[in-house]
Amino acid sequence: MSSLTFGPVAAEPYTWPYDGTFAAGRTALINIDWQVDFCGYGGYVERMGYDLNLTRAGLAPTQVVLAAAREAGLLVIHTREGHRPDLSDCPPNKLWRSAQIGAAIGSAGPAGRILTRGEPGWEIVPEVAPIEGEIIIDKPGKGSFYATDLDLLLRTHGITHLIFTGITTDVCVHTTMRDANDRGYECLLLTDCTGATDVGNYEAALKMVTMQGGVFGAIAPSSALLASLAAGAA
Ligand code: C5J
Repeated sequence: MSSLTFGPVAAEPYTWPYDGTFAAGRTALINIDWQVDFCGYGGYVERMGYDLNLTRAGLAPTQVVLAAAREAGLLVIHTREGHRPDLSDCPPNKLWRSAQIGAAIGSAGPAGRILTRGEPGWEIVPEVAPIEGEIIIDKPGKGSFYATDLDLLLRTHGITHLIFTGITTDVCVHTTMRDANDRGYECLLLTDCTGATDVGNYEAALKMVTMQGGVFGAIAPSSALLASLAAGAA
């Protein structure tokens, strides 16, 4: 475990973390659903007719953050949303809704079967792909704790602080951050390392975090985190 400690991050609505500093050995970078289905060509989001530029916007800054987090010794975790090939873990209402918008889960598309484990669309895009030894959480839902061993893994690794990148801000990132906050993890969302299928939803999701003195944690641009990591390493 790395013994490096990093200084506070200039964040909103408070300087993150609440307890002043964060230790590399107690902090995880969680990268939510950077899959072809959400930011790649021919995947779920494109099939629904949404603008891929919005979900792809955070890819380049996330690449930089990933490299810095690996260098600093943070625990790096990736998540993937997807269902078993027989769709036995897909609730009927989720399946029905996806069909309503013309992108039925399990149906064939240019990136294989939509939101289905093992298909090209389910893979994490190469820009931010996991490297050997990094944890990957496969989840059937929007939240990363539901029906997974994420909480167990965080606790066995002694993790108390979470930094988030990923897509989409208003759905899987928010659901996971809210749940993590309820579980007592100190959360930071990187504003330029996330995106939604709608600009208004992206902005609202960020604003929601900052209400009530940081109701789910704090938000900051990746530059603020990188500055803190660089200062701690110096
Ligand atoms: C959605 C996600 N938006 N990864 N999933 O359905 O946010």
